[in-house]
Parts: sequence; structure tokens; C-alpha cells
Amino acid sequence: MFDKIKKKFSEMFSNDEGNEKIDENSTENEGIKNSENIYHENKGAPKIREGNERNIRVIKRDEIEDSIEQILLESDVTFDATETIVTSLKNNLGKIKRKMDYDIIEEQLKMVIKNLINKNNDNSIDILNVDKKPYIILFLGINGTGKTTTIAKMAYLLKNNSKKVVISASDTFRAGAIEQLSILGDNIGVEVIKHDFKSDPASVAYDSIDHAKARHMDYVLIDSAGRMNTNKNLLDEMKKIKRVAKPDLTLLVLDAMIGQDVIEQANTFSKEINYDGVILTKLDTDAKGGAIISISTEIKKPILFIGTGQNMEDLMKFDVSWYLNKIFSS
Ligand SMILES: Nc1nc2c(ncn2[C@@H]2O[C@H](COP(=O)(O)OP(=O)(O)OP(=O)(O)O)[C@@H](O)[C@H]2O)c(=O)[nH]1
Ligand SMILES: [Mg+2]
Repeated sequence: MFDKIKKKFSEMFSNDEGNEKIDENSTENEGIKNSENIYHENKGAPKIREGNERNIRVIKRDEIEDSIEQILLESDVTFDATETIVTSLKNNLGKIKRKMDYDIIEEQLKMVIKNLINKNNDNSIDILNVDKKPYIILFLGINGTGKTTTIAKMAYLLKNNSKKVVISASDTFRAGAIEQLSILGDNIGVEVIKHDFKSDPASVAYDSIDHAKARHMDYVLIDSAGRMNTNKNLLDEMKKIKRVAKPDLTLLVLDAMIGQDVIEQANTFSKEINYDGVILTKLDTDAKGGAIISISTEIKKPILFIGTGQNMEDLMKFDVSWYLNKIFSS
């Protein structure tokens, strides 16, 4: 997971023992900056200067900022998000007057990314602690992003927290969808309400909610058919499900594997329907790792959960500290 970004950051932030590292731009280091003994040594990104007499490696801040920019862009972070990060980093580093080493830059970069993600991640939505019953969650997204699997994972998580859950098989459009959900439901021991193939998905949702109310159940999770913005009928159907079910939470399921395209996908959905947050799936297959930063910056909706595999346990509440550890630790 996130191998590329992690590798690039760890190469960049790796400390060569015994060498003092300083910021060339800092006024404290005038003497060294002007030293004739300093020469360029290309060690990949970033370029580092080394004073051979005093064995001092000098970090050139501009080069570091350029390298960070490059790493982010190559890791599926959108151009705008990258610019925001690099600008904030420059501001933060500009305020630091003391000697600067890689640790300081890493610390500042982590802080900038953390602030950026937290700004748009509203932690007030805590799915496990809700005060409405039944709490209705509608899952939307394009084909194959992982909606059905995520619903099963979520039901499994809720069930393991002693919650009573029912799933609405409201993907009546794709052949096999109802059966897929029935099997998943059987495997985790969660009831699935289903009607016939091609029946009205909103009516399945309605029945599921009725069912949950009658049995004092805690949650109704509503599956839906995958749809593109070109499927006018399916988009109308999606709006109808939302009108009828009146969900407490509408979640867009996005697939991290598609990289920066998630932004366009999310924006396309925003134009059609209002959703409250995002579940980002397939992070286990995401070598680049930047989708989380891009979504947080550009979509301005919280990432509530992440999918980290195909098993029922592979659903995690999104946690920014976990993410930073993943991308920075080698
Ligand atoms: N590796 C990995 N695979 C996942 C994850 N989540 C879902 N998948 C896989 O993605 C594929 C599609 O998942 P579904 O849950 O059927 O996707 P969907 O959005 O319901 O698809 P449609 O109903 O066709 O729109 C399946 O093979 C899942 O096992 C994840 O977090 N990691
Ligand atoms: Mg599905």
C-alpha cells in the first residue's frame, strides 16, 4: 500500500549518519553558504551539497520543495492540492529561523498534509454512535467501485458491535447483484431484504426500512446499482431511492485505483445528488497513495472509511495519523 509515495519520501528523508544538515537559506549559515568547498553532488532527489572539509551537507530548500512537488504529482495528488501543500510548506519553513534538517522538513510536511486533510474531514460523523433508529445509510457510486462489498463489511462491523442491521438489495438492475448480496449476507449472518430482478429499488429500500422499524433494528444499509453520469434513468432512480428512503447518511464509494479520476467522478455525482461523505476502497492495491490527499482537498467531503482488502474485516475508519505513518515510514 502506498509503496511509491512511501519509497520516494523515505529516500528523500533518509538521514546519512554523521552529516549535519542545514538549510542553505537560513541566515545562520552564511559562512557555510559562501564556502568555496561546497560542491554539487547528485544523489537523486533532492540535490545535496557537501562541504568536503567540514563534512557538512547543505540542503537547498528550493530543491527540496521542488522534489516534494514532484513526488506529490507523481503520486496521484492533483495539481491544485500539490500547490496548496507546497505553498503552505514554504510558509511554514519560512518562519523557521534555526538550522533545518530533514526531520524538520518532514515534520512540517506532515503537519501541512494533516491540516489539509483534517480541514475537510468532519469527524463528527461517527457511524457506530448515532442517536436515530433505524439509522439509514445509502451507498452510491459507479460500477465496480466496491459498494456491495463495502456494505457487507460495514454490516459485519456493525454486527460485531452488537448492532442489529438489515441490508436492502436495491441494486435490482445488474443480474447477479441480488444473489451476490444474499451470499454475503448469509456469510456474515445479516438479513438481506430483496425483491425480484428489475423491480423498483426504492420500493425495496422502503420495505427494508419498514422491516427494520417493526423489529427495532439499528441500521438499514441500502445497496444501489453502479451508475455513470450518462445513465439518465439510473440517475433518476438514484434520486428516487434517496427521496423515498430519506437516508440519514449518503455515502459515495470511490475506488482508489483510478487515481486522480476520483475527483471528476465525485464532482459528477455532486452535480446530481448531495452526499455526506466518501468511502475510499481498494487502498490495498493503491501503490501511489495520493488519492486521499486529493479527495480531502478537492472534494471537501470527509473520508469516513477506507477499504483495505476483500475480506469482511478490511474496512477501517479513516484516520489521518495512520495515513501519515503509512506514507512516511519506510
Ligand atoms: N482489493 C480490494 N478489492 C475490493 C475492495 N473493495 C471491493 N473490492 C473488490 O472489488 C470488486 C467489485 O466490488 P463490488 O462490491 O461488487 O462493487 P460494486 O460497486 O458493488 O459493483 P457494481 O454493483 O457492479 O456497481 C470485487 O471483486 C470486490 O471484492 C477493497 O477494499 N480492496
Ligand atoms: Mg454492487
